[in-house]
Amino acid sequence: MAETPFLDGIQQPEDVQKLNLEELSHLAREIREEIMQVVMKNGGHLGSNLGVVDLTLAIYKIFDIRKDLIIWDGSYQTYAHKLLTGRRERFHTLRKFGGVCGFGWKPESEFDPFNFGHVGTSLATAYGCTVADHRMERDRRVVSIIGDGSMTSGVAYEALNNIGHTRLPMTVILNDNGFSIAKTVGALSSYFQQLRTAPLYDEAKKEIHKFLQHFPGGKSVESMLEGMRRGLKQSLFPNMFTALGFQYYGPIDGHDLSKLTRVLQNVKHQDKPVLLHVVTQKGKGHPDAGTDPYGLHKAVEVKVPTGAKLEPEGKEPPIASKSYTRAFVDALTDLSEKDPKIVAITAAMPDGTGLVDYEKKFPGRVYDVGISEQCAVGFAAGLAHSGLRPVCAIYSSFSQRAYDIVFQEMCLNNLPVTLVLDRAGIAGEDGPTHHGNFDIAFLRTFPNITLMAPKDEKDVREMLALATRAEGPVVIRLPREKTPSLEHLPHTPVEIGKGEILREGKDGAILGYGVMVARALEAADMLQKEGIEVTVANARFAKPIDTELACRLVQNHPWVLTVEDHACQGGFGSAVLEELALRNEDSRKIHLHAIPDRFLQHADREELVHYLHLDGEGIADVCRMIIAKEPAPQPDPEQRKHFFYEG
Ligand SMILES: Cc1ncc(C[n+]2csc(CCOP(=O)(O)OP(=O)(O)O)c2C)c(N)n1
Repeated sequence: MAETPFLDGIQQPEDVQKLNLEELSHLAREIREEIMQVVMKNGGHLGSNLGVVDLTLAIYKIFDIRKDLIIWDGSYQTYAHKLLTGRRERFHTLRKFGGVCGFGWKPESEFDPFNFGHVGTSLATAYGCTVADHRMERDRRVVSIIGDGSMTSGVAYEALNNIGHTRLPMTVILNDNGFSIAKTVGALSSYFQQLRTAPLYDEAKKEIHKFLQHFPGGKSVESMLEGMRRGLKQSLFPNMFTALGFQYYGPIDGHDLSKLTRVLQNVKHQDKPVLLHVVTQKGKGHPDAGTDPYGLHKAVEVKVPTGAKLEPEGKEPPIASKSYTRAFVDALTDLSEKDPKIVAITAAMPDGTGLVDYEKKFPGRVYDVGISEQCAVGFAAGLAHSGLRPVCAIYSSFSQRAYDIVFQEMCLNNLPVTLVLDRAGIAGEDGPTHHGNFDIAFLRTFPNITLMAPKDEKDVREMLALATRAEGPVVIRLPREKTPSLEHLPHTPVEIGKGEILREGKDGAILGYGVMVARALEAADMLQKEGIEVTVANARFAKPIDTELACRLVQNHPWVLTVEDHACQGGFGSAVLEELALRNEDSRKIHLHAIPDRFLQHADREELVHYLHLDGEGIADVCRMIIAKEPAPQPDPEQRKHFFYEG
């Protein structure tokens, strides 16, 4: 391990202010080393965090970290901030169960003002804090730091519109590295590129000097202009920020501590909204920073065994090698060969949704609309309206931002948009902001919508084929998991609103949704060894529910357990319960097994699944308790605080 004398010397955040510029640059190097070491092991947002180390230090040097309010957009780039605010000792636990969270996290530190993970919103929140300060006559500065990719979110502009209008002092730092996860897209990115390369004020000043010195009285004109320096710059280079009422500074080198601290000192005393445009390099300090900023966005976690308790002895989950995401892209590729009307849409996540590979195969058939989930869905609706077959792939939790567009453009207009929700259910190490545990609940209330979840790759293929031929909106839910091999089981072709029975037993029935079907089958295997025979059914649809199947299960079994990787409230089980109640079936026989009404903390997906009794073993336990007429197994209270966020 390399020596880290400067980082060792930071006992409290104020210690940064005692360091001179040279010492700060040593500290920056040590912080980068520390981040690289941990992130290469644990995974995490590597490129973004390496890029903002100098900026973080400059902010710490100039602002009063205890008094002023520093809000990092999405807060995924706060590793340096964490190292400086008392979390260094635990930093090696980053993203691990019970360890340091990969995002700003209020319970962790008084210096994390918000629990964030979705981007684009910090300006609105910072604006709220600024207005509150003004009304309450509180003396502090509010600073929001937002990336150029996140600046493609509509909500950021809604905030700029208000901030510029109110004209209260607030600092927005645009951290521009030219990359979102992939290259930042759209006209705004070209615009930032223009701003980045625009001649600096200083150069223009030299030109003016050269010009004016040939005229009598030119000197006094020049000094008058110098007096109007700031205004001159704004009028020489007006830009969208100045037009919105911001004082624009920049672009400045975000790795030059001397320039950064100087300009921040100046900005700090402005009595109006300021936008400081800082240019940084994604992955700064990493050998691949210059060549692969995309690859550096998120370092892949090197999986270490998570402990024997997680897997029943000698038992591997029935897993094939293909992820649901991969299965989706393969299916989409095959369908697209035959149907030229199919096009794909991503909201800045071409990699995570697998569409990078699709784009290679079908150049020009993927539309990356930037970090704008609302636009993605509205755009898909337009494409569908005008004759194409759009497939819009978004992470479940990010789709929440598009709620109203799903309601109006997709459902009220009954347009054939296929929304593929990746990372639906427990997302793992990214934690509470990224778990997609709510989509069934928030979508199933809309008329016209069809909600489906595949149990395996075969279901993925057939569901996508159905969706891309459907006459109305369809949502397919994909978990962050590998598809199981269920080739040995009977397979009924997918039909809208129909589930299938995979094995029969008389002692009870498990009705699984999507990824939980394979786990239910594992549970059934375990129970069979104890002489308990259960039916396992694959529900396939959360809307419309296969009511006939649900009724049959209730009528022919002493109990029915619904299992889903989703919040219990409003989820699949709840939908089954409603249907049965409406038909006067004995809903007392129904037991719901789902994610409790809590925000889940970060941990390995399998760890969370195990804790919530959603793995084969856990589901078998729940069945045993139902048979024994005992209350459902409760999560271990000792570990509760590491799994649930209750604060
Ligand atoms: C609403 C929402 N959509 C998508 C994401 C996934 N995401 C996390 S960071 C990121 C890129 C942000 O890019 P930028 O703002 O340029 O910051 P950088 O990482 O380059 O520093 C994306 C798309 C998210 N966190 N929130």
